[in-house]
Amino acid sequence: MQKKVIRIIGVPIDLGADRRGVDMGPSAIRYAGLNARLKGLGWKVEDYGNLEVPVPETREIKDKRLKYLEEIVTINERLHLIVSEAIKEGVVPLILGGDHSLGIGTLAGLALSEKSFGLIWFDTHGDYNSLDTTESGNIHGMPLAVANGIGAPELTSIGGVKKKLREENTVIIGAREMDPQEKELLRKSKITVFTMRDIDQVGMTEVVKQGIKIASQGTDGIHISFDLDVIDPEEAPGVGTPVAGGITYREAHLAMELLADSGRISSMDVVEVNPILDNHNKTAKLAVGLICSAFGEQIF
Ligand code: EXY
Ligand code: MN
Ligand code: MN
Ligand code: MN
Repeated sequence: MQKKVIRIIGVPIDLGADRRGVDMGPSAIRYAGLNARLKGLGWKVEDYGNLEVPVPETREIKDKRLKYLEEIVTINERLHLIVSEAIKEGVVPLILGGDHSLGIGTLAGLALSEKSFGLIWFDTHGDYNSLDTTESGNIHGMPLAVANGIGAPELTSIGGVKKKLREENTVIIGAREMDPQEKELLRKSKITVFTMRDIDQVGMTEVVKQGIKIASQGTDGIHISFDLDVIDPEEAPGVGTPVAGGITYREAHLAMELLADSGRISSMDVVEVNPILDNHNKTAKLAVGLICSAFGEQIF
């Protein structure tokens, strides 16, 4: 992988998860030594610091289907400009969450730049709820649908383009929990879903190889969106929506190593690290290891 500049952007948001703690994810990941490890790999690291997340006047919810909508729109409007600027400047944006609602701004920013991108979404969940299908009203369960132009117009209009992703170049890996109506909605799309059963049956190598092929077809690069809850909670306990039966520590590293070998990674976000649910920063340390594997760290 040609070593250039990685721009770290922290987005300390917990409003999409409606759960305190995940706002401290960016600090926990930095504290686990991210910047030094990346520099050690030969990358020039620019740390943008953290975006300022608007504080809601009250935690009293106006629309139960879209909790903290205004604040989440504000932060993703800001984030999308920073991401598109990074891509235009030819640096690699690495966004640290914070909950997965930040995916809305990231994907809007990528769509705003002239480049086309494939998307590999590592997640337990589909994150494909709309305001009509959501059961929780938590916007971190919606970013992929929003990026596909489905959901509240306040969210789908961020960045000026309604449809931010190319379904035929979009892959979910590690799914094992989706809401019934969310599943129906996702089935109607051309997004490829590799569930935990697929990984059990054909193995992570085959799934990632197919994922890279799908995300590479006709695109300039691949965005990796890595939700730490895709990993088994035994190995990554510091997440807000844990579900048993996830990928292993090694499967996660293998996936990142295969992606690094492809030379196609153009940007990455790492989300849902919640240090108050963690033990001894274990999940943040794992996140740092995975980021380094994605950006060229070799075992031998
Ligand atoms: N599907 C559930 C919901 O919409 O609330 C759970 C979503 C969890 C989303 C996290 C970010 O992956
Ligand atoms: Mn997610
Ligand atoms: Mn998830
Ligand atoms: Mn989650």
